[in-house]
Amino acid sequence: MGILNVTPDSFSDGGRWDRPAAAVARAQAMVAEGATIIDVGGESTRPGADPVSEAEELRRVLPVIEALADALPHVVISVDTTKAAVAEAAIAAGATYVNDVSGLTRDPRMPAVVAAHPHVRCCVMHMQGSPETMQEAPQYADVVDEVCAYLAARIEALVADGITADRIDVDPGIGFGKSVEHNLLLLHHLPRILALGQPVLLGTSRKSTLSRLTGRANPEELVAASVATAVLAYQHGVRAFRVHDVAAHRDALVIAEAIAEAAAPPA
Ligand code: HH2
Repeated sequence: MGILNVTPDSFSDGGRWDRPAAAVARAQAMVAEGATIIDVGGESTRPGADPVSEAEELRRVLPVIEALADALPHVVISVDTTKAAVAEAAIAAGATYVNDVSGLTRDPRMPAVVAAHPHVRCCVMHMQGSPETMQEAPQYADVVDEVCAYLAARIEALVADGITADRIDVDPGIGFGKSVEHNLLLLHHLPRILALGQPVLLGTSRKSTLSRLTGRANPEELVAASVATAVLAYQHGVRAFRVHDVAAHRDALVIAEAIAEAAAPPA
């Protein structure tokens, strides 16, 4: 999943792709590098980011999604939003994936919007608090237990709301109300998240935990650190990665896959 931020303030690439033509060119480049999903986001979820109105988010993402649906008809278009109206308009414009960092909880209408479109998948992510305040003092008795319990409860609720389980991916929400230690525990214990039985989408790309651990302040210098997390997660069974640097991840994952398959017993 290649990240396409159409926001003026995302932490690593804010404001660079906010005209539809530039956004399409960026998406085309990511697809050429190996992306099969393009995740279009019009509201930054960076810690402390200001909320964006529905009208403004629609103004940012819709022209881009329309242009992408036209230019890249075989690519899955994902909309990174917590607003049901934005998801609904994005689906009408060609999006088939709803990536909601609030786990489809912030807007009470979101589950019904996804349920009403059986060709649409969604990602349910865990977050403690809200982007405005989530990094102030994240607290857990046991972060892995709590994230697993939350995701299990959300899967059950969404299935009850009419979204079949085969349309739901889960994501532990690296960096969303979590300290460096919480993020490391979640990455170490990914098998417990995979044991929920849903495909896992992971977003570690260029995140501040990697910056803290490597001592690199510039997000563009976090490619190797991001790739390391993806390869380790691949070995646990994760198959979807939300990334900025598609080519580097694709190459590393091709090798990880080749090695994993070489180890499989002959059919
Ligand atoms: N992280 C961000 C946004 N959306 N969605 C999922 N499913 N998982 C994630 O980890 C995730 C996400 C971070 O967003 P932001 O701070 O706006 O920066 P960027 O989009 O450049 O990663």
